[in-house]
Amino acid sequence: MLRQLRHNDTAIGASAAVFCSLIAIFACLGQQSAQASADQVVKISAKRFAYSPDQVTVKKNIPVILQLTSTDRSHGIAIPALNLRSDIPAGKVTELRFTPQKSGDYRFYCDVFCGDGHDGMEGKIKVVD
Ligand SMILES: [Cu+2]
Repeated sequence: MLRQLRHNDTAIGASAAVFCSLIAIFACLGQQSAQASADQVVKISAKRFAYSPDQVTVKKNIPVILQLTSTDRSHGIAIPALNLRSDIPAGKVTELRFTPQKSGDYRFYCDVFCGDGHDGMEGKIKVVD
């Protein structure tokens, strides 16, 4: 009985050690992949009748967070080729998330009428490999 107990203790000790090592390895791997796939945060500010910047470059297959602000009034952003749009109200940060799957140039434009220059309010997202 006693011998059996000791044997079990050893087995439990050994599996605990293996378990801890596995946790350490996974924690390490997790950190590495988090660093490799860090989000691409892109800030774009809107005002009548332009975005700043109006050209941004991001990498393919890495999540993008657009942080959109307006310094005057409500604007919008539409990126038809990515099937995305959002309002950009003044006075707050609006986040738009996507992961570009294909390299190329993606036009975006304001889709909330904001005055006489509204039609020319546009920009470009360049997705590179
Ligand atoms: Cu507009």
